[in-house]
Amino acid sequence: MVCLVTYAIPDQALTALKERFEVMIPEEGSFSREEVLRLLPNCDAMLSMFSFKVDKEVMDAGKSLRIISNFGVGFNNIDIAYAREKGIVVTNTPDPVVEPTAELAFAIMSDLSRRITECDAKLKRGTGIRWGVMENLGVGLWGKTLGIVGLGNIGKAIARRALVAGMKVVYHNRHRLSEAEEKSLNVCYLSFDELLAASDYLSLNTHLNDSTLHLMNESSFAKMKQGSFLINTARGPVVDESALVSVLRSGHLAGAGLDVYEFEPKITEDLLSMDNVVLVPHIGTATMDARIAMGTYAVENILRFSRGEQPLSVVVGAN
Ligand code: 8YV
Repeated sequence: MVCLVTYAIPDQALTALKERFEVMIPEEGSFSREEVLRLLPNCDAMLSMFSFKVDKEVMDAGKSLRIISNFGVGFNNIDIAYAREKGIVVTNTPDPVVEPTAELAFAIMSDLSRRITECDAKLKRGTGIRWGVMENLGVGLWGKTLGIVGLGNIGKAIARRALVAGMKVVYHNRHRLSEAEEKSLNVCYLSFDELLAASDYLSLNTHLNDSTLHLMNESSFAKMKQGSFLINTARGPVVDESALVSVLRSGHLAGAGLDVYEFEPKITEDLLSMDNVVLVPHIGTATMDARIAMGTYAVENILRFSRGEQPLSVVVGAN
């Protein structure tokens, strides 16, 4: 059997795969779309990255493709309906991304609040900083309210950190958690509009789909609390970036921390020059430990499927 790995992930994650499959993987970086289209006809399995679009053309090129194992929890890069139609199994890696993504979301929130990146940049360029007791004032997290949109595993891991930091945690989900779970997590459910109005910090932790595309738009931003902050470690298109720029400009929002972008990897120009915006290049899971764990998990999904067993995490099951 042959498996195409579209991106050069750590070798440690591929040992078990290589015992059972012939593995095609680029020496470094990623295969281009043309290379994938050329190599795929001989492949039974593909291990794909969120940045690689797996559309009809790709799936049609994979004449014997039986499984797409996506490296990451998000799968908006894959045409799920078409995979289902073709009977191609799709899996993802929800577990290993939880703690690293929560760490980054919390780090961005702290950074924004205490203006760490802003001060660092001013000190390094030697202009703009003023020293003094009443200068560089930030906002403390302790006693503030964190609103989480999408209280899945990542949202819950952020909530745990926020509670330890003395914050109150509220959330909105399409499906409310049980009362017992809310109690054990120490979180309160609010409607989306109530959440917007109550949160000093709003963390986006939802999947990108038709119902979450531009969830944060002019109207939802207007409902956010004056002087609040937005943190997005989910998917860029959940936010209408031009609406975000407007509410940052007007001062309605105090700041934003972004790991993901509407037009990734392109970043809306206006955001680049704002001191109250912290930007990182989609590094939510960018630690070597997480990369190895994600790769191992994605490989395990393929191996289980190839043995006729249930993969660890299935997005589209076998027909
Ligand atoms: C990326 C992510 O997949 O899990 C996700 O959905 O966005 C990330 O973990 C990862 O950076 C690999 O590209």
